[in-house]
Amino acid sequence: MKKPFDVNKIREDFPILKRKVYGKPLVYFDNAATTQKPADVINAIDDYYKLTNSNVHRGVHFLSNEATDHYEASREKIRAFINAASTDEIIFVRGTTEAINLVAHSYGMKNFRKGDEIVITALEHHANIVPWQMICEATGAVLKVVPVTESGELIYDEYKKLLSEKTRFVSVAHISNVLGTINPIKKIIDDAHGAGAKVLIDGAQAIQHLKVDVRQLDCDFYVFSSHKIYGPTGTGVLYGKENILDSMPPYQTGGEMIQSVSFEKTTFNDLPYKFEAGTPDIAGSIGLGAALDYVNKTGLDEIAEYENELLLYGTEVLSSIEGLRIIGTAKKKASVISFVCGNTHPYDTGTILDNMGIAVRTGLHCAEPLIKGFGLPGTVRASFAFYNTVEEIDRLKEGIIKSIKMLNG
Ligand code: C6P
Repeated sequence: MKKPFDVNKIREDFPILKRKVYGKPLVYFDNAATTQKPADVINAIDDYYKLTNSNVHRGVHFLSNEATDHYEASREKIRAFINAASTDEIIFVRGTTEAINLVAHSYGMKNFRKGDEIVITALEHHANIVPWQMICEATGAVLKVVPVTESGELIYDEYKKLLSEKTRFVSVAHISNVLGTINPIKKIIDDAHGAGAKVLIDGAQAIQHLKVDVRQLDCDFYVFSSHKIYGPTGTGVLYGKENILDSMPPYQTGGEMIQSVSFEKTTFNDLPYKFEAGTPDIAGSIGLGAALDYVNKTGLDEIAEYENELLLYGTEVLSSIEGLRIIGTAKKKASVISFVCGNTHPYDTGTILDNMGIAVRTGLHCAEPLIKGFGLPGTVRASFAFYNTVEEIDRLKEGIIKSIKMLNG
């Protein structure tokens, strides 16, 4: 296969890839759950704690100012990465889950009324289902779900049928974490706007694979987690259009998000701080900035091209295994392959693969309605990143064949 870059050189940047598990070289195919971290990110966090550690936006002293500069520089890197109009539109949160909860709660509680409709899809992660269910229960709004085909694509006509003057909000994954389907989000956003609804895009599985331009997309909100794009856990991003964020009440309250407090009345800080109550994950945000630098340096287009090669190779190799069925065969996919092997339980396959040093995810992948919709107890999921290799995919194939033999006696 064609190689847009030297993968062996890339692998040198990720210390953990040198690890052995059970005496075997690690094959890490659980990248949709979380990605590994390059030394640049680890060093940025290490440097922060060794040299700069201090609270942000609070001190007059040198270290506090330096920490604030690094933290805000990271916000600017994120703005540029997704082409937002202003850093006021970039809110640091704990991750995708917190970002969706923030929007559902703050925007939803203010704007949803009895009988309003909120549209999600059948391929959402629980983080993009449950917060909307809770807000529907609280406000009397109704949740509507766009169905998917057998191949894992949204049934677009059904989406169009669901849109009406009752639709207040559409919340959709950019890419499915189970099936790898890349949804036609530009069309989804334009059609939702045509119906007068606001749109949130869950970018948890997209930000690390494809170029995101929030202004070109014209989405109202775009959310993602740092740990899926080679940054640390515990931090993430809520992008929102400034005028909409401005109109929303704070989600959490406390220090940093206020302008002035008295026992009679509190006034709130400006964006983005209005949504950043308490001491933030400073090191995490700086680590995310370093991760974006690393991705920029490597080239998102080159990453996407190479990952697509891995997807094509992996699909061909796994399809050739007798008894294996790939779940999710959409025309446009990210480098995620979910599969089942005959009647064997995904957990058993995953355990055997683990013993061979191959890390995959098994089960419901926090998308129970989707998996149950396929009539399955779960799937095995191999998700590739740009530091993976075709040789590793060959090892996965060997492992799966061995597991099928073992589990079928
Ligand atoms: N999916 C997976 O293995 P957090 O946990 O907040 O960083 O991300 C939640 C989330 C939201 N939406 C999508 C599409 C996701 O894939 C995830 C996280 C991981 O598939 C962990 S469950």
